[in-house]
Order: sequence, then C-alpha cells, then structure tokens
Amino acid sequence: MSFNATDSAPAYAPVLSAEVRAALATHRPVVALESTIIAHGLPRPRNLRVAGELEGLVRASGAVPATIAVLDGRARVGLDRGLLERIATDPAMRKLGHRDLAPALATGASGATTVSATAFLAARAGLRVFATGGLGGVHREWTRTQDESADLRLLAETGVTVVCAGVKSILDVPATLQRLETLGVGVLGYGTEHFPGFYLHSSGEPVDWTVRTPEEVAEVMRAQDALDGPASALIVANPVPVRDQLDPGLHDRVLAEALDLCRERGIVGQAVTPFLLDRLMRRTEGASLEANLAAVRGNVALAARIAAAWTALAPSTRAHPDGRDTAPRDGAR
Ligand code: PSU
Ligand code: MN
Repeated sequence: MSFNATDSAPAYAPVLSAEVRAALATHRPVVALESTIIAHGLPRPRNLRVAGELEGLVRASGAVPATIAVLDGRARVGLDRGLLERIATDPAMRKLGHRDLAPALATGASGATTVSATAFLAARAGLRVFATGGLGGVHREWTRTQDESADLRLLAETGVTVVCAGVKSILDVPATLQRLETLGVGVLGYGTEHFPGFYLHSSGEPVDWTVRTPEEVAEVMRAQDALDGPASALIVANPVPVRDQLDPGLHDRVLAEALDLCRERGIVGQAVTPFLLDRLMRRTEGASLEANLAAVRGNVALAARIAAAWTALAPSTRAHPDGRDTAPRDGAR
C-alpha cells in the first residue's frame, strides 16, 4: 500500500468531467450511474458494451450521464471512454463502498463504486438523480451474518433520488423494506402498488405510495426539500416489465440453490452479492442477466426523465438550483 500523502494536500474532492460540470452550470439534467454493476455485477466482455449503452440511453433521453468511480486515487464523476473501459476490463478493480473511499483516495487505489459510495459522491458533486439496478439491503441470513448492505444507512443520510428495480431479490425483501422505514427513506412505487422484485416484476410486498409520471417524482423531491428535514434519499422503485422478467418459478429454484452454495462455500462480505448474481446467471443460462439488464435500462431511462422534470421546476423553488452550495439539504455530509 503506497500512500499519496505529501506536504501539499492531495485533491480528494470529486473530479467532475468537463461535460458534467457544464451541464450542472447550465441547469441541464444529469444522471449519476454506478460502476460496481459494470465491474462486478455483469460478465465480461458484455459489461463494457452495457456501460456504453447505459450512457447512450441517458443521452437519448436528453440528459448527461455521469458514471462514478475511483481511478488512481481520484474520485471521478463522469468518465470518458478510456476510463469506462478500465472499469470494465481491469481485473484488479476493487469494489468500493462508502467506507472504502478514504483509504482508496489516500492510497491511490482504483475501484468501482457501489450504491453507497456512488450516492455519496453524486451528492457531493451536486447531482440529484441516480440510477442503478437493484439496491443492496438486508441479506436472508442476517440473524447469523449481520450482513446488511451499507447502501441502506448511506441512503438514509444522503439527499439523492435513486431509481432502481427495488432491492436485489437475493435479499430478505420484507426485512429490507422494514429497515428503510426505520431509517426514514421514502419509497415510491413507479406505476405500481407493489415493491418490484429486481429480476421479477413484483416482490409481492406492497408500497405505500405510487407515482405515475416523472413530474410527480420531481414534485415529491421539491416537497422533500421544502420540508427541510434531515437529508435522506428518495427511492423510486421501477419494476422490470412483466414481459422481461425472469420466470418466477425458475428464479425461486435457482436462488435457493445459489444461497445454499454460498453458505456451503462460506462466502461472506463483499463477495456475497457478486457470487449470487453470477450463480443465478449461470444457472438460468443467461436469463437472469437479460432480466437484470432490462431492469437497469428501464431505470436509467426513467432517471433521465426524472432529472429533466427536476431541472424543469423553476430554479427558485428547488432548494439547490445547481446542488453545489452548502444549503442544508444537499445531503453530502
Ligand atoms: N445493481 C445491479 N447489480 C449490482 C449492483 C446493483 O443490478 O451488482 C451492486 C450495487 O453496487 C450495490 C451492490 O451497491 O451491488 C450491493 O453490494 P453489497 O450487497 O455487498 O452491499
Ligand atoms: Mn454485504
């Protein structure tokens, strides 16, 4: 481990790409994208194509994509093609949660950021809308392992709107929803009265609030800011369309087997989620991957529309016209 430390303080603040900086300065919509899904959630070489495809989807929907990662000890918000390629192809790319950011920056490390680290950096950079596949949450073996993703606590303290297909179905979904309630994180079903099930259209769990348009989401964001309480995320739970979901019977069978194998092999910590996602993909002959990708694509496109609706609100009625001031709600603490 070599440290960056020198007499002059290294630049630890996130580095925004010129395009992202320009978009923020002119109040154009920007969508933050995470990189762990690229480096650790999808198989190579497809992951690189997907990374480019997701950025293209954001652009096609009229917003600027800002994929977030740490490269050579710099937290980057907005990556060029070369950096995206490194994330997708470098086998040494680490998986960085929020707590890993400081050691990664201090040692000049490189890694993909999870939801917790991405949401944090996005808020720091003044981005309000973030898209991913499925959030981390409470694992099914929680009573034994105490494994609850750091995503939840970070979202409880960070003022970003996260568009996702619920939480990964490898998790204990009811327990995760309960934690979100306890932590005070708002959950909106997008066009649905049920919490999505990641690979599945529905987890079977109800949601308390349903919205049907990007404008409605933006209005909830404005109300959240006007209330001026402690910063916390807003989850927009957007289900994968029924036609694109994984067959529910196949899902349940293959997942039970993957969870058993995970336990048998003693896989713990950060390795659990990538292991289960990979195992499901193999055992469904790629069907889970297609469902995962359909979910992510839908989330990215919706996030771009929400970002546009958000920037369309009169700047004076948004608490943070460009998000970069230090007003109490920017969530980046
Ligand atoms: N969504 C996906 N695939 C993924 C992830 C999300 O479709 O791989 C990643 C996110 O980065 C999320 C992480 O934060 O999985 C959760 O990992 P853990 O359970 O170790 O916190
Ligand atoms: Mn975990």
